[in-house]
Parts: sequence; structure tokens; C-alpha cells
Amino acid sequence: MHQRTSDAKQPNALEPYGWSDHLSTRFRRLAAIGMLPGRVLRVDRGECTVATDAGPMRCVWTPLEGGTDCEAGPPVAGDWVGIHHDPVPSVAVILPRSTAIRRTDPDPSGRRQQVLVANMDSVFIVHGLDRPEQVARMERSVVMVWESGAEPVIVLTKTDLATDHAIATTMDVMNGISPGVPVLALSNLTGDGIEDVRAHIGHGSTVALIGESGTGKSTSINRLLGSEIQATRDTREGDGKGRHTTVSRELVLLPTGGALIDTPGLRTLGLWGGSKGLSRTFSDIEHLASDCRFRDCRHESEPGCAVHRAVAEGSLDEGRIQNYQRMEREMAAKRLRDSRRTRSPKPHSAPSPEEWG
Ligand SMILES: Nc1nc2c(ncn2[C@@H]2O[C@H](COP(=O)(O)OP(=O)(O)O)[C@@H](O)[C@H]2O)c(=O)[nH]1
Ligand SMILES: [Mg+2]
Ligand SMILES: [Zn+2]
Repeated sequence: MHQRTSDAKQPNALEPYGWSDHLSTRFRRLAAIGMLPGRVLRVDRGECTVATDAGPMRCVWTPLEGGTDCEAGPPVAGDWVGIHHDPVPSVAVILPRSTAIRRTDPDPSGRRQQVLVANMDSVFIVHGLDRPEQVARMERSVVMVWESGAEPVIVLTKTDLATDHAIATTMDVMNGISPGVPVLALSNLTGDGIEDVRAHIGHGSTVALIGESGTGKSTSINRLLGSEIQATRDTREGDGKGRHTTVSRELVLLPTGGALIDTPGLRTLGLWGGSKGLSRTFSDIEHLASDCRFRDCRHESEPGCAVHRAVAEGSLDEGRIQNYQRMEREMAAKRLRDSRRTRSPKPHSAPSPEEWG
């Protein structure tokens, strides 16, 4: 009898990237029409580098006509794709993304979404201890990560530049950002904390690093890799902010298992999507709100407001409720704009190079 080799477990070069039975089942239809599976490692100058069973391949993006049950594109780092060879290697299909970080395109219409990175299991939100805390920005980043479907982890870098007291104070503040989100601290100079961070990177899992430029994302990736793959920049002679040396998102495999995706720092993080991420991040406020006298309490000046009581008693920070309300208003305004649209939203865009930083 003929042995069916397609179901046999063969060593697959994509396995360390997180290729799974689930993906393989999803891909079967595409394999049947001669497509090669791959994972996008990097996108630059309109082309992408894709990891495949046959090694990395440079591909253009040529969406398959009439493709259904796939993402609109363009491809981003972390995407699982189908490659077509005719006439040149092309990404023809983007498999549905299990998770994705999306923001509103900073163009004035606010009508487009930008996908920054896809199919990550967790996201390290990186902040440097050499800078002020920027609680509101961290809260916003956590909202975006929860909304993406991935698990947020807050990573503080440069412990070597802060006193123990300052580290402890910042850890306290960061622990208050979103109940249950781990907060880790490391130094790329001394190596302190690196192994704690590594422990949060599962075998076959994908972790994206986001955060402002100069916070140490690329340096941390090099540290975890044990080699200098990601370009970093010396900031000593500059303004301490670092320059955007990361020109595009890049996915690398760790020898100890797992994949990391580097991203450039983005100035603006306009919320995209529903309110799930907001509810998750501010679960403490939503929990308090269930004790407000009025079910539709807006926690402004209504009597019997449990949220205001918590602020008055000092158990809830006023800045936290203000930032929550600011993001709620931003999302309500966006919903209103969306509902007024007569035409369907424009296709997705990619961040422009001037936006980095
Ligand atoms: N002292 C110290 N400097 C660091 C640490 N991590 C990164 N840096 C420096 O911070 C600057 C920006 O790092 P980089 O990795 O390029 O930041 P990115 O923009 O987030 O990728 C570089 O000069 C790094 O050498 C750290 O843990 N301690
Ligand atoms: Mg970088
Ligand atoms: Zn209330």
C-alpha cells in the first residue's frame, strides 16, 4: 500500500518559528495549489524576507486574485504567508492573523488601520529606567497589546542607570498599570534580569518588543541572542534618546527557543479596535464601577460614584481615571466617525519612514 508521506512528521525548518499542526491544516488548501509556506522576517522597501523550508527568500507582495479567508495586507513581520513562484517569488496569501497590533494610521482621515506586527503570543513593552515614567503612554501601550490578543509584559531596561530605590518606585508604578501584567527589570550592561526575561519566552512562541526609540529593545534582543544581530546606536554623545536605527521590524530566532520581533519606536499610538483592551487594562476601574449607584455612571459628578469615592479615599489615582476616560472618549469619537462613513474603510497602510522615532 502506498504510504502517505504528507501526514508523516517530517523535520520542518519552520517549526522553530512556531509552525504548528493547526497552521499546517490551514495551509493544506494552499499547498494543493503549489504554494510554499513561510513566515515574514522583515519588510523593507516594499519587499519582504520570508523564512521557508528552503531557507530565507526575498519576495514581493502580489495578492492572489479572489483570495478569500486571508488578510488584506500588506504583509508585516510575523505573518504566516503562502508564496507563489510565478514569475518571481511573491507573497500571494497572508494567513489569518491570530493576534496583531493595530493602530490608527496617523493620516488626518483616521480611517485606516496600520498593522505593526502579527502572530505574537506576547509583547514586551520596553521602557528605559533612564527616562521619566510616562504612565499614560504605558497604559495606552498595554491597551493596544490586550486589544491585539497577545499577553503584555512590561520590561524596564537600564537598571544599571537607576538607584535601587528608583527601580522599586518605578516597579510599583508599573505594577499599577494593569492588574496581572508582569513587570520585569533588566540591565543589558550587567546582564542582571536577562534570564527572568528569557523565562517569559516560551519554546515555539513569538514575542514582539515595542516601546519608544532608545529604550533598549534592539540591545535586549542582542543580549538574549548572545550576539550582535540587531543594529543599535550609541546615544552617549547625543540627546540620550537614541536614533531610529531599526529601519524595519525584524524577526529572529533565539538559540534557546522562541522568536523575537524587533520594532521601531512609534511616536503616536492611536487606538484601533474595540474596548476589550481598555476593559482589560482598567479592570480595577470597571470593577469599582459596578458599585456606582447608576448603572450608566460616567464617573464625572454623579452622586454615589464608587470610582470617585476611591479617588477621594486615595486608593485610585486621579490621573489613571482621567487617562481611562480620555481613551474612552477617543474610542467613542472614532466609533462615531466610523458610523458616519458611507464608503468602506480604505485598505491598510504601512507606517511611513518619517514616522519612526
Ligand atoms: N546603560 C545601559 N544602556 C543601555 C541598556 N540597554 C540599552 N542601552 C543603550 O541604549 C541605547 C539605545 O538602545 P537600542 O537598543 O538601540 O534602543 P531601541 O531603539 O529601543 O532599539 C544604546 O546606546 C544602548 O547601548 C542598558 O541596560 N543599560
Ligand atoms: Mg532598535
Ligand atoms: Zn461612577
